[in-house]
Amino acid sequence: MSLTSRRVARGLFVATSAVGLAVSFFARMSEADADQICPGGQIIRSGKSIVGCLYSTWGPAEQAACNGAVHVPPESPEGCHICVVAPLDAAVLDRTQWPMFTPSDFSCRLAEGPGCEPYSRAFEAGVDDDFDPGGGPELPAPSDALLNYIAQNYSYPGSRDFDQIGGDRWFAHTFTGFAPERAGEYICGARLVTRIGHGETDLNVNDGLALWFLAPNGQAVGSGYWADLASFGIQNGSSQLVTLDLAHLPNGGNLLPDLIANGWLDFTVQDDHAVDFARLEIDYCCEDDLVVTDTCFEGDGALICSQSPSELPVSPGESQADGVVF
Ligand SMILES: [Ca+2]
Ligand SMILES: [Ca+2]
Ligand SMILES: [Ca+2]
Repeated sequence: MSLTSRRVARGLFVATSAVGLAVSFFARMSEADADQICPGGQIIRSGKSIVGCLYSTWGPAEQAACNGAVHVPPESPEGCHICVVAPLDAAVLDRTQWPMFTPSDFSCRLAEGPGCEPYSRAFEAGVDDDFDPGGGPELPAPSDALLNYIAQNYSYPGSRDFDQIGGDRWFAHTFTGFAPERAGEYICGARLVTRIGHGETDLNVNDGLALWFLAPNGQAVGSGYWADLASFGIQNGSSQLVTLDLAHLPNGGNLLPDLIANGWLDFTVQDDHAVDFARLEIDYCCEDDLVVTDTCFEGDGALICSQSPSELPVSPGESQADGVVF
């Protein structure tokens, strides 16, 4: 006999002994006395033997009826109480052994977690006010690494503010703080929504935007996305609402894995264009959740839909009335 089968055989012996104890403990009660065996509760059987009771409350009547059997309390005050003959209390605590009982589900005594519900959050930077200079400054929040990078690689250090129109200044912002807040959640989608425009004539033809990840040590990590602003249809002097699905970028790239791994996202525009606002929309899904529905959001009065990473986005490059979705 192998060690494993010996263990199984011993377990069966223990269980059989327990059933014997149960019969003797509850023997004085017949099936007709079911209400008296577990007053206000539910009988627990193992095979044909009555081995305990399941209660939603634990008052004097329930405690008296338990009468020497083992009380298995709930994990949280609102959970159910189980009274069962020893040593079957160990089986009540072991989910894999529940099938030996009727009923065979004791999850009513387990503390429920906060529960996971899919949801989306928007991380706003700047105000969506079409470059209105009123209302006070709209400040981006570039990381120290990003500021250092600009200072070391460009003639003018620092970032322009949102709505700041003019030449020769990078725009830089770092999104942070979007990690899932609860266990069981994960990031399953992300979109950057921004309005870019008012480029200075003759200087904007070489401008572009970038989504990337600059580590504190100054090194870009993982993948990134760079694109000419002209590819979004942004004309001199005009502005354009741009939506980028990070899981389905125009070049076929997917920044979600790096977004999740790093926990931040750097967004830059250089160097003669203004940025009205930038919003990072994050979708959170639950483990074991199959995402099959579209995720939609409003953009200047129209509804734009993209989909989960496992699905295709809207047609790449499709022009929308309110902007360009890539
Ligand atoms: Ca403004
Ligand atoms: Ca330029
Ligand atoms: Ca603005």
